Amino acid sequence: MAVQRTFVMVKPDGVRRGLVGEVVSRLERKGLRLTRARMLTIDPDLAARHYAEHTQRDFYPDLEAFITGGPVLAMEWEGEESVEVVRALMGVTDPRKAAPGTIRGDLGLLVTENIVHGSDSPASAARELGLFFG
Ligand code: DAT
Ligand code: MG
Repeated sequence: MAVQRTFVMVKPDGVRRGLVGEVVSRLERKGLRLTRARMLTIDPDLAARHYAEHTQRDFYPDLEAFITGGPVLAMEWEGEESVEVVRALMGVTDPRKAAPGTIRGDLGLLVTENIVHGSDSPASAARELGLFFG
């Protein structure tokens, strides 16, 4: 067990739908602490750096258009095992398969608009926090 920091983002669909408060509230009620936050619109260069592992995938053009298509809320959250805890609260990537009770399972329907991003490992968290807050 260790206190970790993780990078969480409410994506453009979540901001557009007015779900910022819902996402923040769920993480706060879990006991995590919001330590940094910033509203921004991601440009194509930052999108490619953030999603470096996906830039060669066939869905990347649609992912880039989506993630740059409106403001996002970029955040740092701190707490015990926060990387894994946030991933569990988010649910799996495809909202149709995400369990009820999770953010994606309760609030999403399309894999292309899945409301929230959370780092998948402590190394990813450090890299992504550096991109958005460095
Ligand atoms: P996650 O966001 O759960 O970490 P990921 O890193 O595999 O998922 O993918 C990043 C984002 O790319 C994901 O949130 C939505 C989009 N995506 C992933 N797989 C996709 C697919 N098969 N078709 C369309 N978009 C996809
Ligand atoms: Mg991922």
